[in-house]
Amino acid sequence: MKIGISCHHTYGGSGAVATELGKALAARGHVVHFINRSAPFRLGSFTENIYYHEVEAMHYPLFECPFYSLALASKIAEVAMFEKLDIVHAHYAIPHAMSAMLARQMVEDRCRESSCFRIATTLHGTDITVVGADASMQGAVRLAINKSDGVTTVSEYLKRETERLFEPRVPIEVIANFVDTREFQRQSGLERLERQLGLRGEKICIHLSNFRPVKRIGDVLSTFSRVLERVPATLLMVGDGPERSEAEVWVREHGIAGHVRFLGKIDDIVPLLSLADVMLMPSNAESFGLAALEAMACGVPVVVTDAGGFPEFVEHGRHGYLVAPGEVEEMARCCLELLLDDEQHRRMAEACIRQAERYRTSVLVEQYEDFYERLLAGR
Ligand code: GMT
Repeated sequence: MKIGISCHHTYGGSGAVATELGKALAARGHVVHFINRSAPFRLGSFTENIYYHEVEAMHYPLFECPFYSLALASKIAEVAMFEKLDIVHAHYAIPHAMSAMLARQMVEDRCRESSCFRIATTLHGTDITVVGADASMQGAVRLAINKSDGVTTVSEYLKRETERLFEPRVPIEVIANFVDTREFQRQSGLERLERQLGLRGEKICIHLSNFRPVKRIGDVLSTFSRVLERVPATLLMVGDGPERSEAEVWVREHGIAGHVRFLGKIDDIVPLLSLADVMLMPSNAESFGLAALEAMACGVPVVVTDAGGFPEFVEHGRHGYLVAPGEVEEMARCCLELLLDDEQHRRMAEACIRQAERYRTSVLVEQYEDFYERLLAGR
């Protein structure tokens, strides 16, 4: 198949999923065209069967801001016509599915072909629960969903939320997040990295996110400071975003700055995950929670919230713990239970690796291929 993919290129789960999907499809012989504002952060160097088309929105003094969605639509139409795309896979209803919709009209207008590309849309979470829930965007999100030929969500939770908020006319399928378990494996021999981070054999907690309010960064820090009262530990904070500065101030004011490393955005997270004993993700709700799955693949048990998509792949007491959002005392208790009992930790780490195998790339990519084939059969 010839597949166009449009996604957010920035540091985040939806871009990671879209890019890993494109790479896996290309490895299976499909031709993949990324159509984006910038190269997605996990794309890497040239790979056979993968092409990248940059979208540049025109700047003109009369416009207060460039019309990116329109430029994206024109670029999708251009690539679709010249490369004869079968599918355009939009990750996020807006702007990507919306632009794909417009692009199809542009192609139909030029070619008068009925065998135009099919639009597959994957909803990732914030497009529904945050952006889509905003009145100014609701109509656009609903239209983008209803005009797609097929729609997937990354969890049953997100499917329920989409149906509750938008009452879509099209059926919604669930295709979960996935992880490349050949790449996401616990590494050893990381003494140099440990030295660089100033680690001395203490327990390691890790958090990875875009530091947005939904991630409850304050709860990560409060939980960790309680853990620190009982065991020597260091917290690795990976990623960046609006709550980072406040978090840095908080650790200084609470006298624990020496135990927390703010590492910023890092692309290759496997070495860092390989140092960790527990991952903390106390989000209000994650539609899936890809970072937790990637941690599990590296043998890191997780302490996450009993909300959103987490309960669909994290079993309480087997892969870590599920705790109600905001319950920092309980989160700290769960972390300590893990960190103070080596035998339990070993059992959970092994169970995490086995669970991540069930979400390995090849399994989920086959589901996407099957989904595309059904869309094409309906053409
Ligand atoms: O919140 C993030 O981490 C970024 C966000 C995005 O849109 O890139 O991630 C969303 O999509 C991921 C991939 O499907 C999911 O694993 C995340 O749970 C989801 N984030 C939220 O629902 C908050």
